[in-house]
Amino acid sequence: MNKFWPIFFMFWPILAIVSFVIAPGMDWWFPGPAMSPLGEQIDNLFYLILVIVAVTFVGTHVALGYVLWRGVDNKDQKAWFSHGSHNLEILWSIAPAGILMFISLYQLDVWMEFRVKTHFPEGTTPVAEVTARQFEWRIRYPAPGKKLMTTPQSDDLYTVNDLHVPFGRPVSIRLRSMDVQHAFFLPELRVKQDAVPGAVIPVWFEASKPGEYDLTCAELCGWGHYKMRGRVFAENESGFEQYLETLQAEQNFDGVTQPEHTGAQIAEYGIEDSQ
Ligand SMILES: [Cu+2]
Repeated sequence: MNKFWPIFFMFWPILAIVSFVIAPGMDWWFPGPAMSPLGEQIDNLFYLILVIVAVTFVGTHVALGYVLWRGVDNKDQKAWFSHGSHNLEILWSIAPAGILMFISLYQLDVWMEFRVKTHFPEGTTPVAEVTARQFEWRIRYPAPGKKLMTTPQSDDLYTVNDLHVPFGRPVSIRLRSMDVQHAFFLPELRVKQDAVPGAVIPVWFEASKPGEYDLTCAELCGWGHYKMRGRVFAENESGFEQYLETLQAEQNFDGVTQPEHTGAQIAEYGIEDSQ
């Protein structure tokens, strides 16, 4: 029983090391590997911070466990009370400040590329305007072959919760909110950006592989927040163009279908069968 507390405190760093080692392979930290080049850099930053935290956590617990282990064997030794050490205070103030300063400078490039419009990758194309509202994502595309304008155009195309983008190149959306604050969240692509009423925020991303990705709201925006869920379809250029053309055809469809004529009608009225 004497060694209970030293063992107790040594147990946690061992558990922590095991978790840190197996967690990435088990996808405990992220919903699978990053599906965008910038997402991979964001993951690397996360793991860098995780290593710093792990080393600190394990180090302090090992030190604590060691002191307790030694303490139970030296029962006769009188406890030493410290009333503070100026040097130690300076050391453990400067060390974390230095680490934080290092992290803030080290991540600056990724942050600027992600958030600062002038640092977006060259050739980033605006593909759609995404307007969040309680509780859906309204999407406005330009007509096929046209550019996305800041104001709605008569030939714009509209969908809800269905964002199609080409993959393999950087694209951007104009993010808006119609009512309250929402957050545009693509977990697999590591993109998260608040949608703020009154503001139009450009968000860029690049899907590195074709596929279907989650689009969720990451801001508790009301009773129906849980169902504010859309999909992002990353497809090749021709697939994306084809999608816009299909959307356009659907949108321009006036509801009148060509009737099928019977042989008798053709004989009587001379109408040729359109089939
Ligand atoms: Cu929301």
